Amino acid sequence: MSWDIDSVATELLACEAERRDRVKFTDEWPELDVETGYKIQDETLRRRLERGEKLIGVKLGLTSRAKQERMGVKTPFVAWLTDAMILPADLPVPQDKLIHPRIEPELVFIMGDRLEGPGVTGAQALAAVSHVLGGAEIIDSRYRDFKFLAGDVVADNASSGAYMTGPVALPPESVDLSTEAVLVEVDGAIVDSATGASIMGHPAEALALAANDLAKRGLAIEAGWVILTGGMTDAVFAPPGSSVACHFTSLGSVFFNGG
Ligand code: 0L1
Ligand code: MG
Repeated sequence: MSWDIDSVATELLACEAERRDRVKFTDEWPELDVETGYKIQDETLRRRLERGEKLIGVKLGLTSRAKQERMGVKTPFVAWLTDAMILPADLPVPQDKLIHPRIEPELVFIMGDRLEGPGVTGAQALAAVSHVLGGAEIIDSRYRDFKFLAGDVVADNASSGAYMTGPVALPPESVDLSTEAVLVEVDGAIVDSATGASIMGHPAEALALAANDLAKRGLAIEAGWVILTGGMTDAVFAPPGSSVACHFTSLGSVFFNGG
């Protein structure tokens, strides 16, 4: 099989719809690099919007050392969030829509102002934020065993699945995000922890990276958008029957029932 931007986009969306995993494309198309991955990501976004989803923000991937080491990919990247990815509080993990969901804690920004790169600093990025929340992302790779190279995962919209935000929204100046901590609990046991400093020293640096990266594609972060700044810890499995919670120091807790 010889692949191109269109056929990879079609296959990724089919895998998602059919809950089917597959081997990574770079096994069959070694030239699939990050730049091509973004073209595929943009094509899948175009098709998601065409079928009625709304673009609501951006998610960053592999912004923490924990995630980079676990996934064996050292480059942070950006991907798209649509309204179809919102998981309302108290709903179980949608096992019937996902292949092999894993949960990771995230610090989440709601943008007050538009943010356009290049040259955006962490301080400028933070000044454009209206609120910060604790949250969690349910990632779901279309690749077997979550095994991929950078081009594959960028094409796959950074393993997007669903996300949930917590009950507390604070203005960014009222919380020290580098020391804001999270404890990850699975079935009553604490299995991991991190602080906001795990995200590039401060999650505002991840937001600046997103603005500067999008600028290379002629795009900007819009006011009102939701920004997931990247998994703070390694992701945990969420099989049916499990219960997962992410407890933040000042941003409350997010609870998942494995369904
Ligand atoms: O599957 C993955 O872990 C890649 C996406 C990374 C998401 C994140 O770092 O938040
Ligand atoms: Mg994430």
